Order: sequence, then C-alpha cells, then structure tokens
Amino acid sequence: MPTVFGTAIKRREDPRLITGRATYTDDIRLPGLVHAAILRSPHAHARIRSIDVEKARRAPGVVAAYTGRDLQGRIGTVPTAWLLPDSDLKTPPHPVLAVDRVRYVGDGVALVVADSPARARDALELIGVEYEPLPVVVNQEEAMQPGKPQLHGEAPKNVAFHWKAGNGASEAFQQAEVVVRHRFVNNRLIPNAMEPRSAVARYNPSSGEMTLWMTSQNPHIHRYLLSGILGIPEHKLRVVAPEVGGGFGSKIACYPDEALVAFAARELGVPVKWTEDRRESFIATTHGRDHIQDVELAGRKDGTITGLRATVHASMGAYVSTAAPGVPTILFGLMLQGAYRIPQIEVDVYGVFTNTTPTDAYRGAGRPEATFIVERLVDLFARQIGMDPAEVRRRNFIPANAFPYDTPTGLTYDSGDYATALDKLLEALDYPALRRRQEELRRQGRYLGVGFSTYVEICGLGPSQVAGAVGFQGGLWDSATLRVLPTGKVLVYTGTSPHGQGEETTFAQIVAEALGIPVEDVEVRHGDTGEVYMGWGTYGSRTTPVGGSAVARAAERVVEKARVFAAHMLEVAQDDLTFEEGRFQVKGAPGRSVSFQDVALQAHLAWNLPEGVEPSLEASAFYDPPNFCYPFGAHACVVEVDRDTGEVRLERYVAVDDCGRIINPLIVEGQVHGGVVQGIGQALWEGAVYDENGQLLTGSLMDYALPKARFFPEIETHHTETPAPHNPLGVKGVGETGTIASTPAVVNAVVDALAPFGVKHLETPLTPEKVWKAMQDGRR
Ligand code: MCN
Repeated sequence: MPTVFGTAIKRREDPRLITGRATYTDDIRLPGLVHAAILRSPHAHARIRSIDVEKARRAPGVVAAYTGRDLQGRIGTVPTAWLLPDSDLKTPPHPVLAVDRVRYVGDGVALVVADSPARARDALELIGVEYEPLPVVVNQEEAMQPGKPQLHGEAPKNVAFHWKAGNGASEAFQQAEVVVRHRFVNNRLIPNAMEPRSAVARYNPSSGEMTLWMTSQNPHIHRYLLSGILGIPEHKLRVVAPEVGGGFGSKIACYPDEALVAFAARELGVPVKWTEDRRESFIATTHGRDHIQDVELAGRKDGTITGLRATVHASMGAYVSTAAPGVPTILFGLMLQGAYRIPQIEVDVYGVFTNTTPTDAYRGAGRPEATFIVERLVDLFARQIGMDPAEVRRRNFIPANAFPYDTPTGLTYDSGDYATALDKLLEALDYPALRRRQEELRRQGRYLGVGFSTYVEICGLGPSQVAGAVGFQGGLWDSATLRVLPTGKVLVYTGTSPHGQGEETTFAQIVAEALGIPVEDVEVRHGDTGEVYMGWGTYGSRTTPVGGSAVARAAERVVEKARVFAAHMLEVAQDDLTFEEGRFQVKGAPGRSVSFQDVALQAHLAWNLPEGVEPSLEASAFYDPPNFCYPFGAHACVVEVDRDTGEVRLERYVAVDDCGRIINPLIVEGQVHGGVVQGIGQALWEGAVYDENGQLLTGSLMDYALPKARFFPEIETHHTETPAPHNPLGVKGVGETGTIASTPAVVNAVVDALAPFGVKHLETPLTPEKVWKAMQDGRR
C-alpha cells in the first residue's frame, strides 16, 4: 500500500464544487418555504422615533413583519464569546433588531417574511421608519475624544476595553542607540466570501425540534449560542452547515440574522429562508483589521533589536462581535515578538466602539496586524542603520536551538528554524543577482523593489486551559469518531467544520495511512450537530493540528481494538502481532496474517468474538493540544513601480513556509496561494472607506477592489519541515500563513523600490495614486 500521508492527491471536494453539484444553504428547498428579508438602517447613528410595518404586513405575499419592539422579551440578545479578563471589557446588549437606536449602517431594524424573496424585499420599502439622525463617529481615535458621540451608555469614551501585555520596554528604549517610531494604519477589510451568509430554519411544533441550516464555520458553537438566544433547549436544536462557500473568519460570529430566521420559523410554523445579497454582506457581515498603531522599535547600530512598544486603537465597530475581543489582543498583542529575539515588549490595546459594521476575525485575525508592525519596523530599522534587511532579520532570529522558546509576552514557541527558511528563500530569489539588477534598472530610471517578511504565527487553537485563561468562553479541544463498517469502509466524524480547506481529503489521508486501507474507503463527515457529538469548528488554522490529531488518536484506538480481534482470529497473543500496511501479521510467520477488512467483518459478524469483547469497531477521541502551533516562514516579493503611473506590478512572489509535516502538498500549496493573494489584496487594492457620516463608500464589488487572478505572477512555493513536537501528526496549520506574511512583504518591496525618492512608508492599500504622489513629493 503506497503511503498517502504526504501525497499530493487531488481534493475530493472539488468535482462537486466545480460542476455546480454541491448543496449550499440557499439551495435547500422545503415544502411551504417562505422567505425573509431584513430592513437595515441607512443611518450610521440615529434614534428610532417610530416604525410602521402595517403597510408591509398587507403587501402581496407577506406572511409577517416584525420590529425590535415586537420581539422584546421573546428573544435574547446576541452574545460575545470572548471575555477578556483584567480588561474591563464592556459588552453592551446587542439586540437582534434595533429597538430605539441604530448604531451603524446595516443595523437590522425590521424583518419581513413573504412567499418569495422578491416580495419580502419589496415589502421592506413599505416600512415607514422615522429616524432622528445623531452625530456619528467612524474613527476609533476620535471616538475616544471628549465631546464625541457615545455609542453605548456602558462604555464611556466609547472604550470597549483596554488591554495590556508584555514585560515592559522602558529600559530598552532608555538604552537604545537607535529608535524607529512610526504610525501605521492597518486598514479595514471586508471578507467577501464567495457565498454570502444564508440560513434556512424548520421548526417541528409537535416535537419542539428546530433544524437550522446555516453558513457556519462552527455549528456546535452556533447551536450553543443560538439555543440561548432563542430559548430552544440545546438538544432540540440541530445546526447544519451544508456546503459553505468560504468564510475567512466571517462565518464564525453569531449574528442577529440567523436567530431571526429561526425565530420566524418557530412563530409561523413554516420553514423560513434568508440569504444575504452582496450589498447586505458588505454592511452586515463582520469586517476585519482596522487598527491605528503607534509603534516604536529600540535597537543598536550593529543591527540588534532590543525592544518594541505599541499602542493600538482597534475599532470594534458598533457592537462587540462574538470573537472580536480576542482578535486585537491575544492573537495580535502576544505576537509582537515575531520571529525575533526581542527581549522587551510592551503593548497597549484599546478596543473602541465606532458607528461602523462590527469587526471580528478575518483570515489571520490579529496576526497579520502584528506581523505588519514587526516586519515594517525591521525594514525601517534596517534602512536607518544602513544594513541589508535580510541581514537584520538573520541577526535577530530566535536560533533553531532555542526552542521551545518563551517569549516576553508569555507564549512558548514550539519549534522553528527561521534561518533555514530565509536561506532557502534567498537562494530561490538569487538575492545578490536581484540586488544587482535593481541597481542596473535604477540607472535606467526603472524602480524595482524587493521586500521580505519573515514571520511566525500562532495557530492550532488551542489549549483549552490557555484559551479559558485569556477569556475564551468555550473549549478548544476537538473530537473525532471513527466508525468502521463491516466491509472495512470507514466513516470519520469530526467536530471541525471545513468550508473550503479540504479536510475531507486530508483527514481521509490520515485515516488511510493509520489503518493501511485505500483512501477511497474513508469518508469524512462534518458540519452537522445531529451527526457529530461535539466540536469547536474551523478557524485559527486549528482543524488539522487539533481536529486532525483527534482523528489520528481515534484511528490508533481503532487499531488497538482491531488487534484484539486479530489476535483472537490468529490464535496468538496481541504482542505477537505486527500491524503494517493494513495487515495484522504474526511475527516470524509470514503466511499467517489477516487484513484490516477481515477483522472489520469479524468484529461485526460477531460469531466468534474474544471473551468479554463487544462487537463493532468504533472509537472516539477528544484531543486538547498542550500548546499552540507556531508555523513560520520567509516570504519575498519583487515589484516594479511604474514611474509615470504609480502602478505596482508584481514581478515575483516567493513563499517558503514551514507548517510541520505536510499531509497533502497540493492542498497546502493551494492554501498558501489563496492566503498570499488575500494578503496582497490588503497591500495593493482592498480597503473599506467610510465617509464622516458613517456611509460605507466601498459598499459594492464596483467600489471595493478584490484581487484578480490576472494581477498575479505564478506564486512560487517552497517548504521546510520542522514538525510540531507536541501533536501526534507533527503538523502545524497553514490556512492563514500566506495572508499573515504577504502584506508587509509587498509594502516592504514597494518602499524599497521607492527608496531613491526618500519614501519610508506608505499606508495600505498602495493605490497607484498614493504611490505616484509619493514619488512626486519625494522628488520635491
Ligand atoms: N494541511 C496539510 N498539512 C499541514 C497543514 C495543513 O495538508 N501540515 C491541509 C489541511 O489538512 C487542510 C488545509 O491544509 O486541508 C488547511 O488546514 P489548516 O491549516 O488546519 O487550516 P483550517 O482547516 O483550520 O482552516 C482555517 C484557515 C482559516 S483560519 C481561514 S480564515 C481560511 C483558511 O483556512 N479560510 C478559508 N483557508 C480557507 N480556504 C478556503 N478555501 N476558504 C476559506 O474560507
């Protein structure tokens, strides 16, 4: 049997996806189905004087219409799942429909249910809402100034929380030979999964059971939270995530909308569907990033970094979304170490309410914001001391023999070899030749730039104890059950909920390898609380390190039980058996063996069971990792900036990533490609823009520039393999590495290209206009 772990087999998910045969939530058709539409506030901040839904109720095809007042006392508010200890976090109530005040453009105001989606939307126009507009604040720093509009009575100065970490950096700055200070604006991004959010709810009044199909990255968390909002006992609520067309973090949160759909289905006794349109998705699905970062780095002239300090204002938007408090704190502040031995670090984060769409996780969630700071500061430092940026990185790397490495922010990096990744990158780039070419081109008036990003990230979330200690209101272990059928085929149930990442393929590879059976004989099931007992979902690149480890453990247990049957069948002691390539073999007796399939059949036919052993071959495992995983790597981008137009042309992108042992190189490459493209999106094109009235100016795909395939050269991927020392597979996550690494690599490259103009920094996205202006200003 060829090994399947480490093999680039094609994703089994893809045929159904690329032939249009997958079933997404919006594809679900049920008898008697009616359709919901949500009226959303056009104001960023306003008092609601009155809402009149009577005309809408009488409109053709309308079944029902509800306002926030209609729902009061009948449905709960939207909860937050990450409470930050020692931070004084304020979590003002977030009603499912606004009652007397709206706080962002997109805040839900009324729900209409009708016999078709079009009629439901038409009826929204018949709802009369009298708004009294209030002053608006969209910038988080301004929101903390005296006299600015207050979003929530419970949060003076609009501060949702103030959080600190690190070991103090005053000494490093007092003794520094060189200090680099800067302000970075990590711009707000809009996730734009290919499939917008959607929900279908069906209630059975006779049993009191509710089934809710929804676009979820974590159905069990949604079941738990929604059961609270709806007052439906958890065992009567089944949450199913059918095919989910991407999430990128935006389908983790518990939103008001899905709760409303379930509420309406229960009220009306008919199934109800709601699907966001793209415009709605822009304003009503959480956004990402949005930091104002005041940062400084202390160092010596010889290139040693001695300290890093950051004060950050992170926008929470109008309410605290489900996982939002953890993003600019744990996933950001604790990672300001980067890949370097920085002895002193200090970070202060203010989470601030503004009249904007709530923010939450977006691919990388906190880690891109941290990596951007570290990698830009390293480049600014290199420039200031006149040293090559690759050399400054190398000098400060945590050395390979220093792992496990305790950081000043309280984490323990598990394993790493950062210098080897950089070496591989420099070789792939042919770095000296690249610098020579840059010089040559500059002489011809052409501006080539090369930018690095040597990153480390925290993922594989995560040890439940640590998560609990930092305020996450849940566990972060995961579960797997393996059911072996009489013919030796295997069903795998995982508590994770992949939505594009490909674990139906890679988890099958883990099992096929462990049991020595064909990979086609393994089927992976996920995303249904009715099928899978419990799990915590897919995000934070945890699915493989945590969920995959649970699968590996369960497979080991299946083999243990199979060994009992095999020993009985072969009439030898268990210790006399080896298990290789799917066969139990009597040691030293080549002719005497049984296959895994023989054992599976025996376990079920059960006419000759070992004494005291129950029939069947099934095992479960619950895996709680002892540590996070810390994938790392070295990325480089080569750009050429057009002197006349300011346009940035991507010439090369080279990624060296280390995600421990690789299960499927093809899938890993795909994840790196997608991640890199998303990170470059932020660097060059993407950015949410609000005007001073809180209107989202980039509220459609005409205004919000997503990356397009034709903008990219072939992304070159390479790997080093430093196994995670603490999980049974030696794997680290890879789902976010590309996004985390790539944004600063591109910005560093553009700034490097513009060095002759004296340009030291440009805020993302680096639009041609900004780049062109920087060249004009530099020349002056
Ligand atoms: N893998 C592997 N070997 C490794 C590590 C991973 O073969 N050493 C494989 C995995 O088995 C899986 C894939 O790579 O098939 C990604 O796995 P993992 O790193 O565990 O990440 P998750 O599955 O937990 O995915 C989450 C991550 C996040 S946080 C975001 S956001 C994101 C992403 O993945 N959103 C995505 N990738 C996405 N890809 C798609 N298509 N759609 C999204 O919404």
